[in-house]
Amino acid sequence: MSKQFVIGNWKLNGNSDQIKSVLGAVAQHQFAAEVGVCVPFPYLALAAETLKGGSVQLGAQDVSRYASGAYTGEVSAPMLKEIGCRMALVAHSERRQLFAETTETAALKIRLCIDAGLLPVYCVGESTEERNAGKMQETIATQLDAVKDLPVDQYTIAYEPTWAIGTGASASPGQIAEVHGFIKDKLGNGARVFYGGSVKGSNAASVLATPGVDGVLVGGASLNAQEFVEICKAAR
Ligand code: G2H
Repeated sequence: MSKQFVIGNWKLNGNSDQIKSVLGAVAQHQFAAEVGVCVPFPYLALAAETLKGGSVQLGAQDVSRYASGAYTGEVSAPMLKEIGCRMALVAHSERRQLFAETTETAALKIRLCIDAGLLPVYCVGESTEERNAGKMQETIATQLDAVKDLPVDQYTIAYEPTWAIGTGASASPGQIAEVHGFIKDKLGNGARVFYGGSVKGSNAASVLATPGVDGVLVGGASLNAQEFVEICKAAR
């Protein structure tokens, strides 16, 4: 069985001092699990320097659907790879909701990540309305179209129900186990599926012990070195 994976997602937060202090502190620890951090684009190079020589991996929070060309404002997968990234989040629900990300654009990004040697962390998950309407499985099955036909060892999935993101209220272990089981049924048991949505120091051990959980994606709690380290140490 592969190691669990804890990935911090700083979202639109942080500055140079925090990159140095928080990542510098996290990098001093040894973890049984794999650990990664996805920081805003302008700080990737500084984060790479801060994490140099350690085991904490660097990632981006998004990536262009294009490899190169006249696409002002975009950052490509080969560029991220060149500056030291090992992974990129794709189609986080905030990007689906606020920046017109779709399953179709996600599919393009996932393939470019794989071509560039980056691990795509593809985010899926249902809204409250979809869950209440009994459409959780249908929503996720449609989102999983973005990885159909891809070898399961070339990408990872992050299950992030939008109703659990940044709310302080994580999905329950039963809900997480049900959806992770559903995703693995669809993709095959070799699929690595992480959970995201209000993971913190106080619930990390229970989330990480839930059947089918291969790791966690941590937002708010990854900005605090002590709490992020606590979460990383709960993973195996
Ligand atoms: C979900 C998660 C990280 P938070 O978006 O991707 O954020 O832990 O703040 O709910």
